[in-house]
Amino acid sequence: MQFSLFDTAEDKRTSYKLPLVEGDVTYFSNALSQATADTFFAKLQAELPWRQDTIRLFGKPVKIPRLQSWHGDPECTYTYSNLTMSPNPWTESLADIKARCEQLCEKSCASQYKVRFNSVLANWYRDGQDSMSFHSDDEPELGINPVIASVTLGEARPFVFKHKETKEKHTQLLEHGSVLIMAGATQTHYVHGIAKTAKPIGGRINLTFRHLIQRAR
Ligand SMILES: O=C(O)CCC(=O)C(=O)O
Repeated sequence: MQFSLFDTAEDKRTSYKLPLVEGDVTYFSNALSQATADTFFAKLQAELPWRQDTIRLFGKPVKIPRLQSWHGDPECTYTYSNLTMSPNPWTESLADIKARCEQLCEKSCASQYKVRFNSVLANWYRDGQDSMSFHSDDEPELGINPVIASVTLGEARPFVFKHKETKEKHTQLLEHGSVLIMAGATQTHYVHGIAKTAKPIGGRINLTFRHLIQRAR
């Protein structure tokens, strides 16, 4: 299927680098048109096998505060916080968004990064009480200086970067249809997260496309 990268008739995209001295992060608003983002939001919410996983924190089982679904090529088993996930297959929508993100990395800001994503973590934040605690995406299977494309569909949520040493913070609102590309040494120097809010807000789907490196057996 042919598609243009930015499918708005009138290109309303804006993109800029975040002012993170030791990171390399680019934000694209309107990477997907409103109509396309609406369609993907409805499809993914209905189609993905969402589940609430349990992790162990200080030895106790704790339900993670959001639903998630892991997808990718068959070999892409992923482990974080002692939780090992086997990949669900790519859906048509996920494969379509993945191709758009790969083009975005190649043709735009991150042209130095030739990326082929082989997996995606989908997160479903049901309301303001769902969140993601500060962490960096620095698991060994992501390799050094991974390129990660993060797509937002639905309710906009503030995304906070915090420098691991200086503790300096930077917040970027992630809007419906936007793509945030994290590259370079971002994961080495910063943690990121999504805080809870008491405001009555709607649901949000986030997709983080990754490339997992297969270790020699
Ligand atoms: O929902 C988000 O924007 C953050 C997702 C994230 O940090 C992750 O999947 O590692």
